[in-house]
Amino acid sequence: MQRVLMISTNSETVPQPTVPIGAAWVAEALRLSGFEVQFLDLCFQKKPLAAVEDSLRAFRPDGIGLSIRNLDNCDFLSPQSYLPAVKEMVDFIKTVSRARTLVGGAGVSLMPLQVLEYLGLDHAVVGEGEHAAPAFFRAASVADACRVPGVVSTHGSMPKPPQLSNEFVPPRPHSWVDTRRYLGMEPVLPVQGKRGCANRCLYCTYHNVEGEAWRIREPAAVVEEMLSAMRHTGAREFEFVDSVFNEPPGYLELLLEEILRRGVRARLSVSSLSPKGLTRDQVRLMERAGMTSLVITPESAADATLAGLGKGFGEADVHRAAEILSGSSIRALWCFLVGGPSENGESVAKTVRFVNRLPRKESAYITTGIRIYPGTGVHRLALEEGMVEPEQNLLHPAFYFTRELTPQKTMEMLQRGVSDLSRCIFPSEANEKSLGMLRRLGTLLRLPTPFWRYAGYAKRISPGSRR
Ligand code: B12
Ligand code: SF4
Repeated sequence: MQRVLMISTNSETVPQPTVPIGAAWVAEALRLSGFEVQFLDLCFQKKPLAAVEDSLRAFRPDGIGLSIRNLDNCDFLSPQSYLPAVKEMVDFIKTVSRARTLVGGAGVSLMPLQVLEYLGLDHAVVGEGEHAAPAFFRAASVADACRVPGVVSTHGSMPKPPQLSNEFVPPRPHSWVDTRRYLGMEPVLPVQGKRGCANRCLYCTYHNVEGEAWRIREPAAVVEEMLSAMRHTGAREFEFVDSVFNEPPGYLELLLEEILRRGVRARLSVSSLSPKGLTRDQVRLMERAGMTSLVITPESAADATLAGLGKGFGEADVHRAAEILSGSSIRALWCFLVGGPSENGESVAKTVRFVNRLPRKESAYITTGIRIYPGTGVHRLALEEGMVEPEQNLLHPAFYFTRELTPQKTMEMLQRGVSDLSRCIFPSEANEKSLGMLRRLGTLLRLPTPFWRYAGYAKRISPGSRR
């Protein structure tokens, strides 16, 4: 097999378009393994089926890799599935090409068999694709391809566990993706410094995608990737998309010291920081290295709920992290997941009081209800509590919501309790057109990121604004 077409199917642009670094990473691994690879990014394609048809006819691939990042928007209050559009594309591909097809990506890794069944395809990869995809496309027969570690097939063979490596292919997203196009909409490039997570939060799916243990990339390699991106794309801002930025202990220091040592002059942000064990020295180092904003993910400010979610830290850690961050120049977006196990009126009130004490530079992002994924602790609990049936196909989003409250009552408590709603973002508001518009305008005018800092303003100008 010689030619592989990698298609990144994600075209979601809210809360922001995301550079398909995973699909690009796999494309790079295929190229390094000797395949001729073409990359088709559907994010900004107005006519995706026509783009797919053009690529298939011109390139005539022997293999097709389909990258599926999201299954749905995980929004309990206004759910949206992305799979029907992918299904339409798969049906179309089948009419034009007989290439061996492999699906992968974060969304697929969560429910591979259900995704295959829905799409009418045979082979998926669970977890990372850098080793699995080349081995799959290199295999002489379909039977051999099914035996590749990490490949799940509908033919019923027992899948071998994914091969998780500590050797990382150097990613070069800009050589596969039109990164400038993304930077024109959000001037930040994602970077992944490590994979996996050794924590065991009750609802989490990241183990399926990244593995159950920390696997860190050499700080020097991560910094080299950033410098190369700065040279090739003009990027001056990077977001670390690691599962938890400040774990395992010591990595944050190694990475940020390397950034300082190499003199990287960029603004940095983080998509997930844990309050657990955060120190003043770490925050000072983050500031020195160029960190200007971060997303911190306590999920609750109440001990009972934190214990119910299996977070491994308590409300004292959350308050301490808040105190440390409030004394810094870094803007923090605090994420809360309301309605989980052990949530009740009292714990919601504690979270509300916490939000009300945040300094002006900080905001809160509040999600209600927890998306249930197979095999998670929340799934077990939802089965015990009769919220889902054992045979229920969770591809159609189902959500856990504590029996102690109702979503409506909880929303009322939040809306009434939070003193400054302009600094509080709910998922539906993150999807508001006005915020997207402001983000594009902000990029054009080079306003400072992160753009969630303008959410309050976006709320005021949006047609349905409450205050
Ligand atoms: C960081 C992150 C974000 C950041 C992104 C910031 C940025 N600048 O990119 C933000 C907060 C903006 C975000 C938003 C959203 N996210 Co998000 N995000 C993540 C996270 C933590 C990491 C994604 C990432 O970049 N990983 C690094 C890359 C290298 O890994 P990867 O893409 O998974 O690729 C690897 C494998 O999947 C595989 N692979 C990928 N493609 C292919 C293709 C083939 C053929 C093969 C074989 C293998 C393969 O190999 C790759 C390399 O090893 C994941 C969870 C996770 N741990 O994966 C959720 C995750 C992907 N997000 C998710 C969701 C739902 C969303 C939103 C829809 C939420 C919302 N309603 O706002 C939006 C959608 C945004 C968009 N435009 O698509 C879900 C998707 C599952 C689902 N239910 O659909 C995940 C899995 C989290 C979860 N709930 O479990 N996200
Ligand atoms: S710390 Fe984050 S990535 Fe790790 S298990 Fe908990 S929610 Fe998942």
